[in-house]
Amino acid sequence: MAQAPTREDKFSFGLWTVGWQGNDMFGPASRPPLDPVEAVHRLSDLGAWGITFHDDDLVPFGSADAARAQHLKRFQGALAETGLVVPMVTTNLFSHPVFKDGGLTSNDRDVRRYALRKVLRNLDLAAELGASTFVLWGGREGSETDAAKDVRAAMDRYREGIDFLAQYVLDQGYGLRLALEPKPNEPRGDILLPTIGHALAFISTLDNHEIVGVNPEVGHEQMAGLNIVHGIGQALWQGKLFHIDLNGQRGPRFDQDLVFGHGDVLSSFFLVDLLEHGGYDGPRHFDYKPLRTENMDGVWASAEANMAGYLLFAERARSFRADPEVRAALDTALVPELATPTLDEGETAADLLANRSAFEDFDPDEAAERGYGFIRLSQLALEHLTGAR
Ligand SMILES: [Mn+2]
Repeated sequence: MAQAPTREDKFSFGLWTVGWQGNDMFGPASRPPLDPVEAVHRLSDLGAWGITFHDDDLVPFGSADAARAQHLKRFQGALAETGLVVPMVTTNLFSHPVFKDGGLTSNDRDVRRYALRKVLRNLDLAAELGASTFVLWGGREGSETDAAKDVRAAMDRYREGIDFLAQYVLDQGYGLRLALEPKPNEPRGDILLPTIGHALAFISTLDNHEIVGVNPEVGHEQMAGLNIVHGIGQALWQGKLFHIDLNGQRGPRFDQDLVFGHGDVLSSFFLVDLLEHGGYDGPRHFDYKPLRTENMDGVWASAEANMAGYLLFAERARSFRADPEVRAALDTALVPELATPTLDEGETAADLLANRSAFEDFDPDEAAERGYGFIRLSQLALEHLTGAR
């Protein structure tokens, strides 16, 4: 059975997730607005550890300074009462029509300058609330027609913007790191930095690349038909997994934002196995949408489902790792051998060329006769996942 979540599990939720009212392309809200103060209390009661938000989730766009201060005061009061933390903050550069051609890469220079000001103000707030990660999802950074966007100039402006914001963080001495969130499309026809790989390559061009990483979302990679476990594996390998958005998605189609585990179950299992055993100690952040069919009871049930599902996968992953039959199957599959460097220490090309066992005396036909036993290993994972073991 699933255990109850605790603060040590580091589960966090976006205010916009449980707060989503169900308004979509084809119909209006199916649920009432959720007071951020109630969200803090309910999530805390359910065992969550943190809450995250876009500036506009907490303070309606265009609020006067006095109203903004009041919204923040109420929210901070709820945090103090519950002990919930704010591990991540992000800026909405996509809802207001001013951002219809993007924020940091809008063709309109005045919009880009306005976007930078909006982010700077939110960086100050993130630091004040003690957040350690600042996410940037460029939902409107993109185009529908290739005639309308000079991608090379857009990348210049993207780099200029991110480097400027990162420099501000460094100059202010804020303990923040920036995390870029890739997505292939929706709401734009095509979004810049569409996948983890694109984002990692972009980050390597930044002056301030040390404090910029990624915030991959499970569903966003799956929308592009990609393997989220491979993407997360590479981000971890590059030391760039600063944050993660967990949810569910069924293949390349619109962004479903299902409860974590309610999309590709096997991939969810291997992702949790990787996060739990791969050295990631950051937030387990859920970025999903409670189905439009649900009332508020269903919203809280969905929040619980995300955490319970994650803990189930974690427990099943431990069971998988502890099974002697699995360990034997891993050995048969030579999985541990991949950790052995291909060359001996200090071995040169001349050494390798002189080593007859590597080539002249190596029989590729004999080596090709080996079966790796990957299906047996995969079936063992399935048996653990389904509770058959
Ligand atoms: Mn999504």
